[in-house]
Amino acid sequence: MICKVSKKKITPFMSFGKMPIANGFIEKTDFNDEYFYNMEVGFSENLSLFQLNDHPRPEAMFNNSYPFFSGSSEYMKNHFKKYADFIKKNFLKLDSKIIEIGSNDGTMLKNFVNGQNDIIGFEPSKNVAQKAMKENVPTLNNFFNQKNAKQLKNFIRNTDVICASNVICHIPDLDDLIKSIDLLLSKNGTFIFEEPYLGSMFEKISYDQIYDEHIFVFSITAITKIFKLYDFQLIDVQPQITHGGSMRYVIKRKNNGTPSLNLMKHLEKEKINKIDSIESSLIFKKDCENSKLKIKEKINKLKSESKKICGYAATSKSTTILNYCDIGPELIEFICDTTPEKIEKFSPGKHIPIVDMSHFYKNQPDSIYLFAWNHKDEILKKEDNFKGEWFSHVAL
Ligand code: DWN
Ligand code: SAH
Repeated sequence: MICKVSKKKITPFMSFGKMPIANGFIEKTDFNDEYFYNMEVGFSENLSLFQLNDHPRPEAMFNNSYPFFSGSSEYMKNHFKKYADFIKKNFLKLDSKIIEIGSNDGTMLKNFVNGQNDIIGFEPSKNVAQKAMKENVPTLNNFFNQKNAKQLKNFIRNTDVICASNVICHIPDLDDLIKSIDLLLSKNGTFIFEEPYLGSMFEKISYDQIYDEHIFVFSITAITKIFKLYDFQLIDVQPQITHGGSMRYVIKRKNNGTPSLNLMKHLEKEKINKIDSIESSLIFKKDCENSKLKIKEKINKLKSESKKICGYAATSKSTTILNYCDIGPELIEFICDTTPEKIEKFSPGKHIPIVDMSHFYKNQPDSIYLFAWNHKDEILKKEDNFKGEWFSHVAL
């Protein structure tokens, strides 16, 4: 395999086997045509970059019917409000232009709409982009890349803030991404983004963060090294508890601002914990294998006791768990979810029925596999009446 940034050869250290498209919730009539790829991961030692080998084309994942909506979590809506306040307070002037990459249904950008700022979101998935536009969030229904960035004449070298969440790791061509940022960002502009954090994934053994959309799982060391190649610098980071452990990165042009002491401390911590070296990835591989054995044992035990098990939240992450651990409808009867676009379809690869919440309330199981473990507080509070057992492959 070839490192997607350095183009150097690397050896994949682990395969999760054949995987379908993580958000490819499927109709029965399409079972025979389902697309699979081999999900392998590698670690580029010179850039400390954790990455997928093969993956589906972006257009196969982000299209007319992408079934994830940022607004599906109340907690995340509130998080984006606070994130927007942080940007307004620190980086935005009254007349600044602001761009969001991967603006989805507009949940983040809504927080800027009533101000005087010129805003635009890039969102290639048509259905979610349309939802944003309906709610008056200016949106370009297209991929963020140099070709499309060049169309935004007024924003070229004139954008004070480019922000993003949970999308930079979805973009395979980081060279084109950073050149697009360079094209649009003003002289003193800031590129700020949040992504699932490699250190959290290693610590929690949350290998379900690895799926087709997540081409990279970034560390602070990797981000520092990659942006340095393009005359940008990472100047600060802020750990976030969202999506099971994320990192917020603040990037400026070279010679604009000074890296914070806080950043230095975090970089040092990654060195001490060996997150910058392949050693941690090899330990993680063993951890994943043990986690798989444990969760299979847990589910088999429940089944031998004739317990009824269901899944809660048909997350993208659950596709990795179900396919890697070979868990199908014979073990998990159904998965309940709030997203109309997923309901009455089947989970990718293993074909577990996805049902609405009323089905869950009428058919209460004994045990629930919480696939949205990252939204545990929000969900457990909401489902306080459920008296059975909640479990997951990560500690709840
Ligand atoms: O990076 C990504 C993150 C931001 O969102 C994308 N690649 C795709 C997606 O990942 P995910 O599907 O793992 O996201 P969530 O937010 O962990 O899960 C969303 C799913 O959970 C939706 O189908 C809605 C469902 N859900 C639910 O049924 N009840 C969520 C909540 C909070 C609930 O109460
Ligand atoms: N930022 C939102 C959505 C994350 S899901 C949040 O944090 O909740 C990833 C989103 O990025 C999807 O809506 C997908 O369509 C979009 N996306 C994927 N590749 C992209 C690209 N190259 N440019 C812009 N958006 C992209």
